[in-house]
Amino acid sequence: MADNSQPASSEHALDRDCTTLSRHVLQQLQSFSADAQDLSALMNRIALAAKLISRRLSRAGLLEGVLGFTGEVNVQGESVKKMDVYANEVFISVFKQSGLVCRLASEEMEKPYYIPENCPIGRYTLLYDPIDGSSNLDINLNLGSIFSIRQQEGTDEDGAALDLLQHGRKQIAAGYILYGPSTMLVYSIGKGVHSFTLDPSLGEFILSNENIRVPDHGSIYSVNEGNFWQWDESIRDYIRYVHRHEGYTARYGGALVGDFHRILLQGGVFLYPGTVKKPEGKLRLLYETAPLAFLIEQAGGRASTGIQDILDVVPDKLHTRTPLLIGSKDDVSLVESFIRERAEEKTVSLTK
Ligand code: P6P
Repeated sequence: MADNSQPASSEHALDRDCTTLSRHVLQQLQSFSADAQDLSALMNRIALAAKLISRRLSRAGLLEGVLGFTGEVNVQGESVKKMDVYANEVFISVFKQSGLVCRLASEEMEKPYYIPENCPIGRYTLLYDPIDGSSNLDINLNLGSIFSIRQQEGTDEDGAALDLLQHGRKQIAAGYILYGPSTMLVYSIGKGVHSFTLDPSLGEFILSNENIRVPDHGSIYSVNEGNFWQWDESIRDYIRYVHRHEGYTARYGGALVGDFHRILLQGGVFLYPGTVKKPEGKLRLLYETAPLAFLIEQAGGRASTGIQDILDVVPDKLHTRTPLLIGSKDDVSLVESFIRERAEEKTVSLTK
């Protein structure tokens, strides 16, 4: 009988090359049910959006109409870049004729976008930041896309999408794409955090790291210290602490996905606290802080506003912002201890 057993290494290599995102989702769910197939197909569409955006970014400096601003201002009051518009439309396009997603809520759109042909049957809603960190675009540094998947509740006949204004534990999946030296897709459907790397020669995202765990503590603190003058005294106390103790190092890239990815893999804490100009914080809950909070908790870490877990925050509007502390559980708790200490001092002084 011919020996058809291949050496373990090559068999393993082939099996790994075949562990695509859609296959991995089905493996995670251990099911081939219609719902499992839908979620697998949905993740595959997100992967297609990632490939389209990655391809355009890789040639940004060579193509007309990729870099620069549109001259518009979005609902956030931010100047819109051409790449923001392109990426936003890519996510919409990949879900047309999918039967999967009825609504898309984006940082770039004041109200959710409905895909009517999907709405009777499509029970999922995609919430996303199509291009995060677009200030890095013109200097060829890393960028990201962030996504969150929720199950639609009710018929939303009036288009108010009020069912989206619920806490982050309603998310059924979340993840991001990191457009860096390689393009990576990191996701969770509530069964751990897993990363895939785009193999351009295959045009497929291939499994690169399963069940990622964030260390309980890390040396990195990631924050824009240029905002020191705008912070609450408690955050300044934390910054003074890490400035005066050995074992800390500062890393800040100015693009949330890359800064978060570093913390996820190496530990430490990323902070975007409230400021004088933005007391509620800069980052948006439904498509930035909540999906990342979902991931970090799945990886054994924590995400907090400083007062409560991000995943427990109930938004009052689609583009609600929150302060964000996220990363290793010991490091998030350390920052919270400075916030608690100042709050207790304030209470004591008020009762005197
Ligand atoms: P700052 C990018 O504009 C972004 O939304 C996030 O990607 C990033 O973490 C943050 O803003 C950076 O803000 O105020 O430090 O430039």
